[in-house]
Amino acid sequence: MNDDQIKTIAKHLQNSRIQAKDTSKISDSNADFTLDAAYQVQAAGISLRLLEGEKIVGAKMGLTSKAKMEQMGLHSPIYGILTDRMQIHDTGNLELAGLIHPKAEPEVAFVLSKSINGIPTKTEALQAIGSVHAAIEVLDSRYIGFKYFSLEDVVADNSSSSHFLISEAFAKPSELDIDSLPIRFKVNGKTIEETVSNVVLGSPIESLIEYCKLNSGKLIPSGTIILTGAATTAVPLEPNMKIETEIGGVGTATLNVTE
Ligand code: OOG
Ligand code: MG
Repeated sequence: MNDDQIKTIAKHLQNSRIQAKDTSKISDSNADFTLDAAYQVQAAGISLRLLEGEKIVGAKMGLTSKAKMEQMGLHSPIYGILTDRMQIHDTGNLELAGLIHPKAEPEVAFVLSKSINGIPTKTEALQAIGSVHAAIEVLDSRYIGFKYFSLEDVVADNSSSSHFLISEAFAKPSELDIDSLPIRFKVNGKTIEETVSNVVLGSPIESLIEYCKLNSGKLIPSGTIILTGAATTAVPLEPNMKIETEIGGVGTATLNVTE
């Protein structure tokens, strides 16, 4: 796949996002769509967002828990890039107008207080984490039906990212056991899922290391937000929902959904 084809697909997916109009999968019309080409489409899509004045603030890992892999029928971790325009502040609102078929999911997030260069050991990764937050990711696949896509399709679509929120409350890694954080996902005040952070690749820290590997050990600056991937399946959003991720020892992230 040449550069022009990569850019054309990135532009097509951007239009579909901006116009909230779902589209057929890229792999339907490109038999030779490789994972490498898909990450190039993702990067070209992020370049288009930077041209619109957005800034990169972090990265999101996806498909890091068995629950999510089974929900989507895909079995390898992937990443996407987060920009400032995707971020909603804690207790803020998400407007459904302008989105296709959004879903929310609970995640553990880190903010790095040191840059990472190369592939860190678990101890080195832990030392780079400045704070641990509860997070909510809002996904909005641009593909028809939000399902049956391939790994290449989802990666090209920036791993379905739409919006995200991290809790204002945080804990320092030294105050926690990041591998066994209790996670509670609530809708309208009612717990719908309860789990423990080790469902995310054995530890959310392993998800950070996996991101470094997928990103070929390229520099990740201090201040970067890392969403480590959903610990449970995602729920479809409806107007007036209140979504919360509560993490023991950390705090709660709250999102209000509006029309
Ligand atoms: C792919 C993105 C997965 C996660 O946390 O597992 C993801 C999708 O489900 O559309 O963000
Ligand atoms: Mg996610």
